[in-house]
Amino acid sequence: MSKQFKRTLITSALPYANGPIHIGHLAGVYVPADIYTRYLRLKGEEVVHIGGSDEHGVPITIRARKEGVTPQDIVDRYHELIKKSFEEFGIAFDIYSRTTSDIHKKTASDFFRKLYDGGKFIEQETEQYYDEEAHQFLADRYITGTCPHCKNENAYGDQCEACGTSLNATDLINPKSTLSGSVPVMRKTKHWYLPLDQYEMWLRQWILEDHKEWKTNVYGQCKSWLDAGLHPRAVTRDLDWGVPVPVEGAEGKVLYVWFDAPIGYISNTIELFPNDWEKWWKDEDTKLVHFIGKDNIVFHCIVFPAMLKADGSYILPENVPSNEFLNLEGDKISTSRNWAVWLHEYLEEFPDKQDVLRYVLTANAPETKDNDFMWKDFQARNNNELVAVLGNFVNRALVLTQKYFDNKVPARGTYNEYDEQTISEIATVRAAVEKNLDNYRFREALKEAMNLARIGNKYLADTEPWKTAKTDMDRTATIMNLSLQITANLAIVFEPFLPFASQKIKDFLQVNNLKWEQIGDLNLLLEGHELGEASLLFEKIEDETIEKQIQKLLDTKKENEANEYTPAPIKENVAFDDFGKLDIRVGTVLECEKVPKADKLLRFLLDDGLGKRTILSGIAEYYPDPQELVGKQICFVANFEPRKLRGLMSEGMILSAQDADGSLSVIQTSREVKPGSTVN
Ligand code: B3M
Ligand code: ZN
Repeated sequence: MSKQFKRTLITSALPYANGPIHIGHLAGVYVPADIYTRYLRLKGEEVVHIGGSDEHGVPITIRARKEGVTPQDIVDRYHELIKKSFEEFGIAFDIYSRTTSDIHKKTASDFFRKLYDGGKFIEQETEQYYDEEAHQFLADRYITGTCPHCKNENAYGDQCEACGTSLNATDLINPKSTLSGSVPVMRKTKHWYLPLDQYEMWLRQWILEDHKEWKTNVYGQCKSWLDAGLHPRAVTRDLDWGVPVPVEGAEGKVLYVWFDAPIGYISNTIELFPNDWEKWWKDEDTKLVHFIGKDNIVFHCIVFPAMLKADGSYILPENVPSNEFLNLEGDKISTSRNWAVWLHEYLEEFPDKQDVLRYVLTANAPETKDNDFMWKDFQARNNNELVAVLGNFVNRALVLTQKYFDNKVPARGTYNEYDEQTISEIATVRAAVEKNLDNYRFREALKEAMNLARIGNKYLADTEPWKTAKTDMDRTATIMNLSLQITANLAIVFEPFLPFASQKIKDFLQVNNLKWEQIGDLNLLLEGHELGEASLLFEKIEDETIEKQIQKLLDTKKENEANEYTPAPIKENVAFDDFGKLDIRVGTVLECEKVPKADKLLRFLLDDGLGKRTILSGIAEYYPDPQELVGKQICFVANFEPRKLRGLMSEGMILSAQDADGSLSVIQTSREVKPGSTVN
């Protein structure tokens, strides 16, 4: 059924150049795209991987305004940073360019113009908010006001961040321009719309009938969009940052960022191959594959294909493997809340450990559902899989060869039955990895690759060459020969996943130019071939290192909570007499300990000046070491009606302050006073 193509054009979503990139980007898009690219290359196929920064859009202008710099300054800064991160992680783009390039501006502009001339757009006048002081139309993000749903006074024109509702700017109560602070007025403006409704039938056929093989999350999202019915979408905006609309009377208007960004894939291909880019985009023998995150599905499966179809000269994507989201330690990754593992920071803290992150992100990829990145899991996968399985096997193969065979590949004798059994297991690896890679199932593919290392480990454990070396050097030679051949196979099979480790293995073995189809070949290393110097492929990651990362996140969380904390509203006024009814006093803590079998309760014994009194308080979880309170002078309500808790009488109430995160902290006096002093 599936069509044979001559070449593959791979694109990865163009990240917005308004911030650095984090593990979520890597896991969702770039690592899978890179694995796929490297795999096809290793197979000797004709393939290109196109990437670049998305440098237009309103958020970039907002960031620039906040920092008092130009949008160009912002994108220059982040384009470089992002590009460097990708390089450092071995993401093998053939080109990583940007949508502020001249080639892109021309390509996007020409694309629009061709559709315009062909009558593919609808022209429509609407009313939009206009800032009379700043003399410009306002993007939704530039308007704030009161949310009609939750009454949050700082809702944006496109969304209320307090209650999560998506809004239209016209929904806001008391709208205000963030540019000048003035009240915006309604003004007529003209825009161009792509009539998606006219493509609906065609899209239904093309996706729902002809591409049933797409991943279920992608197919499902497309289906629900199509079932809901498509509507014309504006492809221009009133904004001064973007590709100008190349039409008379469109001054001050630019192409909508989601119109120009996907054209960036084309522009960057043109930049890479100025003379024969068309074979990549206009030849039916090219297989086009878009790697994206799930929030980009509608644009890549519906809007961009409709644009390409409207033009008529382009091929369409054959597949759009999109991942779900990666969360971090149970919470959604968020740039504004700094809840992320940033790639540039990771490399500072884990130098040379790109492959560890690539491994963990693939092994745990959010392919079918949202998934979590957990530092403990990162450590476990490194220590129990990369170190204990892959690294351990490669290291033993090399060290034993060094020890018994002077670091040269020993001659193999006849394989025995056990060797043959191992060889037959090895023979299944390539097909298993391929089947998964061909279907964009990267975690499964990685598991199958890892299986080869497991086979190797088992082989060494069962044949015990360190024992045979005492009695039978010929047998030992055969075992080590086969082990080294497995090692060479590992270098190939892991190249797409762990390019750095794969290169290291090749250096250890002093081999190069291995091809994918050589997986399964157990004569890759010739007898007598001299090996290079071996070192550890992976190293153990200690608990402290991981705890440091977890602590860093906890600190971020605390900071966020503090920043987001709004104290409870002040209660109704009370008369002095009412206040006077409360007898608040200071007591000195004589004893403080956990109440057995009650997780939450601390038992205080206080000196209240008149005698001793016992008070129970539900704050045990905030004082893991209750002893620290002994000797402190704390406040309590002395005339709080005594009550029985867990069989103990509690005579009063300890006063505590509740912090932003809900934790409780006992109130102390600022100077020493006599026990029993009243608090007025
Ligand atoms: N920049 C959105 C994103 O980074 C957007 C992708 C463009 S791909 C053409 O999620
Ligand atoms: Zn709201």
